[in-house]
Amino acid sequence: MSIAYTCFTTDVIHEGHLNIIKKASEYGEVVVGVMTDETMIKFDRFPTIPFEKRMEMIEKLDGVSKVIKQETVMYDDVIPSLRPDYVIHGDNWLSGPLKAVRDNVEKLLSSYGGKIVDIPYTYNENVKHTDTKIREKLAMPEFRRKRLRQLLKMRPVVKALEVHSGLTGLIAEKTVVEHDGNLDQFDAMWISSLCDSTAKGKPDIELVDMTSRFRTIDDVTEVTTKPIIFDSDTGGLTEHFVYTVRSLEKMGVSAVIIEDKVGLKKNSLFGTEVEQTQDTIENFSAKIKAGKKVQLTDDFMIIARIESLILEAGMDDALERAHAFVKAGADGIMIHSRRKEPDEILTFCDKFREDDKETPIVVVPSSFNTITEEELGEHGVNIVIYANQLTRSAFPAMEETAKDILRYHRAKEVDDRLMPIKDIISLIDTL
Ligand code: SPV
Ligand code: MG
Repeated sequence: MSIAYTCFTTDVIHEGHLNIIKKASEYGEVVVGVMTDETMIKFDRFPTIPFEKRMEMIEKLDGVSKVIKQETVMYDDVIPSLRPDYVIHGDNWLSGPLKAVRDNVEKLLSSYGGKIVDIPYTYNENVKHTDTKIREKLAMPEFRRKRLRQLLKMRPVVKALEVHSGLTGLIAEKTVVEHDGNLDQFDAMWISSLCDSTAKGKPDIELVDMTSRFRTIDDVTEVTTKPIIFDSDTGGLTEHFVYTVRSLEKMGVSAVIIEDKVGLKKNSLFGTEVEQTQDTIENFSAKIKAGKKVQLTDDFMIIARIESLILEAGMDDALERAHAFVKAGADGIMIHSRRKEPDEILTFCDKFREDDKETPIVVVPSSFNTITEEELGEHGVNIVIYANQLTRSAFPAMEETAKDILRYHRAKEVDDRLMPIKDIISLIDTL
């Protein structure tokens, strides 16, 4: 009997899946692949139930004769070993990033005469409702908050993108690309103090108050599901920081990063060009301890950011601080640098890892931007934050548009580089 293969990445079975199984059974014995959690994150979204439970759920379905594990987004492992006669998939893979997956399947099947069967994707109110329910569950504070810790176990390097509004949140949430035969997307979001302030036309000096920063978090959480790392600058007074921790935790933020500076904070990328004072190890450790003491869940992370390299206080100082802050309870260390070369960051990571193999390391490669995530991962980095690139790409584009409208006294000349009106009005999902 022929084999008809289909791969499921769902947590909830709806009529669309049942329809695929029904159609597949017309072509042969139905084998369903279940994508592993790690792969599902790259392909679509974080699963709301683990792989084993998804396997069990699909095994129980009528018409399914066998369930197997699919460990990769592309079908390079599964097709040569199973040699299905047919691969059945919804026709939503005929365009967009999923088209690369279809191309991969087509190539693999063609080597022995297997065939693809594209079936009309089931779009209806029920299916839409199920999808919305899954996403809403992922967005709930108690589910979102723990996801950064979960991702740290599953991803070689967690990638976070800067967001400062609902719209930038949607970009971090939804952007998926196909590259080098693989699909990828961002794992998390970084609410940068620099970009949050810049979006409000204010300097990055802890001027935008927490109430306003929390409104930005609200805007982002309303429309996204991915975990959030919040940039809380110095954390302010310890007496205030404890309240910030509680509020962030309640909002479902996964981690806060605080930097070991005191007084009027200026952006790190100014380095020693402006006056900036580093906190003492004792004071900053006390702030970390106070934050850890008040947090209510084990999910939330307080990450200590070390400014020794920024302020040219030396590698030994950076390492001494890192170990002291971990001892004080920090759940991660962020090390920052404004050099063009990544050397000092790599030296720090290598030396830190000699004594501490576990504590997550976070880096922000804004100036040392030639190094790849993979190379950073080889030196023990766990989280890479792209801290300001969305803001820096949007600003020149908007400025050029404003200038051209002034130049030509009309908007025709700028129109070719604009997003079509139709796309902007359909960009936002409606309930
Ligand atoms: C931010 O994005 O606000 C940061 C990173 O703190 S940096 O601007 O490089 O200091
Ligand atoms: Mg900042």
